[in-house]
Amino acid sequence: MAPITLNNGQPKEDTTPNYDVCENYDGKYRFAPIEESQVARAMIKRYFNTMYERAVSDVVIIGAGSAGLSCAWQLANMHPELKITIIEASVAPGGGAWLGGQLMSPMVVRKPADGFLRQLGVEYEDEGAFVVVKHAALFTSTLLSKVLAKPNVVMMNATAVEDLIIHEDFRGEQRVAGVVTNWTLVALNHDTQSCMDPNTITAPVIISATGHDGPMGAFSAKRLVSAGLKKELGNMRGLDMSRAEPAIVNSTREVVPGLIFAGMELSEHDGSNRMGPTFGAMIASGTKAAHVASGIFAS
Ligand code: AHZ
Repeated sequence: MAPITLNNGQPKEDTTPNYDVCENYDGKYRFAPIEESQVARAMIKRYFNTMYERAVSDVVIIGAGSAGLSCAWQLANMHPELKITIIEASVAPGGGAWLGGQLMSPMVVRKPADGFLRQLGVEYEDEGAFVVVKHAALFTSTLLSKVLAKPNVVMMNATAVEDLIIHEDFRGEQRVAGVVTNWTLVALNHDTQSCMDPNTITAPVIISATGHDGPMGAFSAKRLVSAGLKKELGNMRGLDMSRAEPAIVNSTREVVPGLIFAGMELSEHDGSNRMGPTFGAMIASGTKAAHVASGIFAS
């Protein structure tokens, strides 16, 4: 292998420990013996134990995009005692944050949200009012790995929230008390089968960060309207970076008891502008949602 060289042409000392999984590749490579059933049971046991345990959670975060993941990281740091369950409809978590925008990979983050990158240890170039991460996937993969490493966080991907649990208290006040889930492939096939009943997760705090409208997006905002808890959607307005970013962060809140909105879902709920490919507001909205949730537990 060619030696690694630094920008100044000097050879770099390679301090990487040698974790080579193979002593030789001469055709005698062997794995530890295993039965197929062991593999099946290793997965089934953990997956269904998680479902069983998280049927009652403290916080459910709907959507693992930049807002939902930023929220999960902040909340898990603030509250290691809370059972935080992330439900993500796609196979690949990360939402739109694998690319910076318009299918181009660098990610722009407006100040002061760059502090979050320092917290994560993600490097960037400083351009004055904003910073640029060389590839959005560096941000998303770092954040995702740190969130998933938290002992109190679990994520169920390829799982869609297809309804909200809404309870009425003795005063007649409606409160969001959980989510109704299904494997996404099942949720997408309700029209082709007669009845495929869903699962439920109850939690005192639901944080919805499902993004702006799309095949799955703005899920909870739309459900609030069809459930009669909101008259009509505000609908996302045109692009205006200067107005959109502070509007999203400042409007991050508990929209109905038990349900907090974060990220671009708020633009559909409130009728605020989109900001295009700049991610400071997603980070700041996610972290603010964590503080709002913390306040609910403190009250
Ligand atoms: O798959 C969705 C995505 O990963 C997931 N999701 C949506 N509906 C769901 C449901 N159940 C479970 N019913 C669901 N998961 O939610 C995630 C949303 O991520 P996103 O990246 O679309 O939204 P965000 O608000 O975190 O970030 C928005 C990024 C944008 S859009 C935009 C513009 O259009 O101007 N600008 C920015 C920065």
